[in-house]
Amino acid sequence: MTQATQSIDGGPTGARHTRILIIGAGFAGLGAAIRLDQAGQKDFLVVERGSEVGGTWRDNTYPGAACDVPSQLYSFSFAPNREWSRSFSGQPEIQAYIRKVALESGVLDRHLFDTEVTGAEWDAAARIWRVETDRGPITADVVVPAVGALCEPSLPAITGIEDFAGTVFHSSRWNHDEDLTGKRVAVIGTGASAIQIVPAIAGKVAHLDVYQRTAPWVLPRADRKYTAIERLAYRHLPGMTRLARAGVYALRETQVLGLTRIPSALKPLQLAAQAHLRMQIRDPQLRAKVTPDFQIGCKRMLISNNYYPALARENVDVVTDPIREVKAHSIVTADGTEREIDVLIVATGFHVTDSPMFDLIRGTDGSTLAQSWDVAGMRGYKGTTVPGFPNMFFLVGPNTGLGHSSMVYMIESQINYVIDALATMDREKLASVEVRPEPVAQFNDWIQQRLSTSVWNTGGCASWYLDKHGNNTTLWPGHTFQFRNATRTFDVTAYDTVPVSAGAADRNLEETAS
Ligand code: N01
Repeated sequence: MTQATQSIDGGPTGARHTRILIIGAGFAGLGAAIRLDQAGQKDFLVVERGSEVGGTWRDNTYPGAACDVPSQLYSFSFAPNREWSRSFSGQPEIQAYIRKVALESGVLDRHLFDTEVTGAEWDAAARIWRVETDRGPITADVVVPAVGALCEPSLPAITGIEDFAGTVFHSSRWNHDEDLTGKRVAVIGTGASAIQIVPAIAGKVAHLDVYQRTAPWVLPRADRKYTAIERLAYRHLPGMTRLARAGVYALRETQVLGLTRIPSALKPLQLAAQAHLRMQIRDPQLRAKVTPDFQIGCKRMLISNNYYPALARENVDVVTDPIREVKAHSIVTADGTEREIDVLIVATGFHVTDSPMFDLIRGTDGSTLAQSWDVAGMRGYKGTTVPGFPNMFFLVGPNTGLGHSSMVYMIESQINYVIDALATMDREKLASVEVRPEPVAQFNDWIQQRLSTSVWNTGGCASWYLDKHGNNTTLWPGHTFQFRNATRTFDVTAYDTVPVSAGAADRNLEETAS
C-alpha cells in the first residue's frame, strides 16, 4: 500500500501549523479525517505512530484474530463494505477494508505516519496546542486524540517475568518470527484475545498451558461464510447491506435493558452459555474449572465455537492456581507446581483507564490529563471534551465503550459532534471552547446513576471497565442511539468560549518556533 509521507518541517519559522491535529489513524482517526474532509474542513493533519492506518486492527495480528461484532455493523456508515466474506470477519479482512477506505478517501495526503506524539500542551496566550512529536513540533488550533482504548498493552507484573529466557510477547504485538510448532507454550489470560488465540495454536504446539485467573462466559459464535448468492446480493443490492445492518443493529440494542437496568433479563443468555459449556466440555472437572462465578455480561461476553474444544484437548491444560513467579524456563504457581515452557504469550489486555497518552497532554493549568483524572477518575462531557483542556475533542473518550454493539457507531456519533463544534467555532468566530465543570458534573452524575444498576457494576466481577477507584469510566450506559442524539449537535452553551479577536487572530505563529 502506498501512503503519502508528509514532511513535518514547518519551514524556516519552525513548527508546522494545522487547524486540526488528529492523533491516531485507526477507525476513529481515519473516520474523523474523512468526515472532516467531506464537511469542508480540509486543514487537518493526522499523526500516526505506526506505518499505516488501522490502529488496533493493524496491531492485533495474532492467529485467530477476528471481530465479535457482526461484519455488517463493523464498518463506516458512509463507506459500507459490500464485500464481507462472512458474518463475523477476521482481522485481515477488516484491515483490508480500512486500507481500502483510506486509499479511496483522498485524505492520506494529510497523514504523517511513523510519527509519535511525545507531548501536547495548551498555550493559553496563543490559544493553540503545541504538540511535540518524535519528528518535530506541530501547532494546532484543535486536537483530536483518537488513539483508542485498546492500544497500550498491559503487561502483567509477575515476579521474574523479565528473567524469562524463552520468547515472550503480548497478544497485540504478535511475534510472527516465532514458530510455535512443537513448542511448549503458555498463554496468560482468558479474555477476548486469548479465547481466539488458544484454539488457533492448540493444534500445532506440543503443549499449551492456559493460565486462567477468571473464567469468562462464552456464547456460541453465529459465524458462517456468506453463500455466493448472498455475496452477489450484498454487492449489487445496496438496500441489502442497509437492511442487514439495521437488523443487526436493532438486535444488538435489545441487550441494553439487561446490561444497564435489569441484569436478570440476561438470564436466557447465561443459560445459553451454560448449555454451550455443557455441550462442549464433557469432563466435569474441567467444566467446573471454566465455569464463571459472576453474572453474564459483567465482563465482556465472549463468543467462540472452538475455545472449549481446544481446552478439552489432550495437549492443553487449564491452570487456575495463581502464578507465583516466572523463571528462566518455567512458570511456578502458588501450589509450588513448576511447568516448563519455551514461549510465553501474555494476553493480559490493555491500559484503558490509565493510558500513557494521558500523561502526555497538558491543559490550561499545566496539569496532565492523568493528573486531572487521578482523583475523580476518567471523565468527560459526552465522552468528548474535558474541562481544562480547551479545543480538545477526544474520540473513544470516557464512557463511550460498549458491551453490546459496534464502536464504529459511537465513533461516528462523536465525529458528528466534533464537526458541529468546528462549524460553530467558524460561525461564531470562536478561538477556543472549553467545557464548563457544571455540565460535566451533571452529565457524569447521570452516567454514574445509570451505571449503578448495570450488570457491569453489580454483576460480581472485576473488569477493565472499572478504574482503580472501582468506578465505571469506560462504558456508555444506554442505547447507542441515545448517544447519537446527545452528540448530534454541539451545545455551545455548555462551554466557555473565547472570541477570535481575543486570541487566535492576534497570535504570531512564527513564535511557535521558539
Ligand atoms: O484483554 P482482557 P483482551 N495474571 O483485559 C488476565 C477487545 N477485543 O486483550 O479476568 C493473570 O479482556 C485477565 O484476567 P481477569 C474487547 O473489547 C475485541 O483479551 O482480569 N491473568 C483476563 O483474563 C476486549 O474486552 C475483540 O481475572 C491476568 C485477561 O488477562 C478487549 O479487547 C477481540 C493478569 C485480559 O483480558 C481486551 O481483550 C479481542 C495477571 N497479572 C479483544 N492480568 C473482538 O473480537 C490480566 N490477566 C472485537
